[in-house]
Amino acid sequence: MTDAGAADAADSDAPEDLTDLYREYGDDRLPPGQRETDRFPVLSKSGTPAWDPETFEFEVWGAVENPLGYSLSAFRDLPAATQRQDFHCVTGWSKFDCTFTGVEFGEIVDRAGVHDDADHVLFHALDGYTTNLSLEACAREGVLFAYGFDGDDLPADHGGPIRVVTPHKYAYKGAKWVSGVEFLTDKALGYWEKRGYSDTANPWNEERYS
Ligand SMILES: Nc1nc2c(c(=O)[nH]1)N[C@H]1C(S)=C(S)[C@@H](COP(=O)(O)O)O[C@H]1N2
Ligand SMILES: [Mo]
Repeated sequence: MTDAGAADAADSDAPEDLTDLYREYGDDRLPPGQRETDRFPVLSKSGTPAWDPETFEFEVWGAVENPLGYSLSAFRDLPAATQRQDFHCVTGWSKFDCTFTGVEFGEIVDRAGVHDDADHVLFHALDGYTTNLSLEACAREGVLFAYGFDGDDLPADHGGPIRVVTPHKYAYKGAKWVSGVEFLTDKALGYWEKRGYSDTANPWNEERYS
């Protein structure tokens, strides 16, 4: 699932440009009902959690052959990609041209040996947040476990040490402070999905609420 283009982009430090993925859904880069902002607002259900870089572990479990655990430094040693992406919050703001560096979702799938009957994931985060995605949605280019933003470490307010980014979905599908990913054979709903936000969350179809 990791394509050679992404590896090349990471090696050369030239971000791969994914800002045209909207073309799949229409002519407008800005999804309907959104306004563009140059700022990067912080949106968290309950503030920024504390974490210890010495003991932090990113875990992979559930319907997998090989459950995994990575320290922060081991995670940063995995093959990485740097991508330019747009970011769309369901509350109505979009930020264009975010440069994220991180591990592609497919890289984790390959290492974990995900079972054939797994078709969903639930992301878990240090603040108790969860969000779910289909494996099909996760397999798309652009879904990263990101630890870098604009050439620096991802700021803590934006989900450092590691967050998920999902440029083809509203940003609540991207768990900040992600501590692990659970592979599931039956779908489980995440924090906002249980509270009435759309499970499919396509910004160009304005899938905001369920
Ligand atoms: N762990 C965690 N992840 C989260 C959230 C949260 O409250 N906790 N909020 C989500 C929402 S609604 C959005 S819009 C984005 C906001 O990311 P930002 O604060 O970097 O802009 O994070 C998403 N991921
Ligand atoms: Mo959001």
